[in-house]
Amino acid sequence: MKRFSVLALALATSLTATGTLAKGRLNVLCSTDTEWCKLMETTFEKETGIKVSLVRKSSGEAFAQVRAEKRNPKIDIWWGGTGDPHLQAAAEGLTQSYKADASGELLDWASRQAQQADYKTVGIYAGALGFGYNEDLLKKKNLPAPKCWKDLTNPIYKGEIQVANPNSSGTAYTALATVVQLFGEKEGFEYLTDLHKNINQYTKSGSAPIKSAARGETTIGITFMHDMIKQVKKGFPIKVVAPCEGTGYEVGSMSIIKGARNLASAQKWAEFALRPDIQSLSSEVKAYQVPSNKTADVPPEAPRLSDVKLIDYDFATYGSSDVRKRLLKRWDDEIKSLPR
Ligand code: S7P
Repeated sequence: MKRFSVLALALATSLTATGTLAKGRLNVLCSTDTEWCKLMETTFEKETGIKVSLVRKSSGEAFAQVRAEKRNPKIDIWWGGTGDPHLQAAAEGLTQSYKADASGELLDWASRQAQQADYKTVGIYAGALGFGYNEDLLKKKNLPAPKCWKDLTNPIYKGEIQVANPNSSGTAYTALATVVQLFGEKEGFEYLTDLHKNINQYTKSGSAPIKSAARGETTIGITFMHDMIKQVKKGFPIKVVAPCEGTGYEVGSMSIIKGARNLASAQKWAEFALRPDIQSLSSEVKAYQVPSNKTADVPPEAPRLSDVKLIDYDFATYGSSDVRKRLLKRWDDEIKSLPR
């Protein structure tokens, strides 16, 4: 009887979501919104018969896990999340080179990401940063509509703005690096000091601020524009702003972990995730990033990068280990601990 239950348990743990016997395993660390992680997991399992164990973490937290497990990796592939920590992981030798069959089908920004990291990461989508506000709340509070990054430091917005913590969140690190590139490091940190006075909460996840704005818990949220559009499509009164000074953007990325125990399955996922038909599924879960494969369908809702005043975001510098570590430490030392 005991032997039977052990066998039953062993069988149950190697069954895929569709109830078929698994043809392999794969441990995925996922840094997009949960719905998209789930869609990728079930579609991949269904197509390949490989059993996926997936954990969702924000980009900064995911990077911390990959680094902590350097000598004993539990993850095979890290899919999604902003490109800077993926580049840092590549530079620190935490990920391994893999040139997928679809490499030649990718848009320039995605190929550049791969080439500069010797294929230890690759771009899977892109999206521009901005801020959004709850139009009803803004009106109710009789506040003017902010149009520029600098507007957000106006004391009339005290306690009205939410953004994530750049240590845990790739979105918030993109915001930090954007401000430094737009205004220079000295003025950028002065800007962050002023902005801090208006912040009601630093969240863990990057998209949380605009979800809070949608629910009326904060008036303004700093996030990627595609995360704002998702709330608009859900029917919330969110107004999307492309800041007047210009803004930064992300190259959402994917990396195979060095020492991956299920390497063949990880490479299968990498091929799968770069395919146009798979990238085209994103709009089913209201993920409106621009896909990296040239022939994938761009969701009509996706903010077009060409319509936004983008800065020439320096991914090599701001994704480098030294600069990312230094800026995060400076933010912890000089901004986070300030009174509000
Ligand atoms: O929701 C999609 C998205 O904005 O989430 C990723 C993000 O890095 C994960 O959230 P964190 O900011 O909490 O790290 C982005 O890559 C992606 O576009």
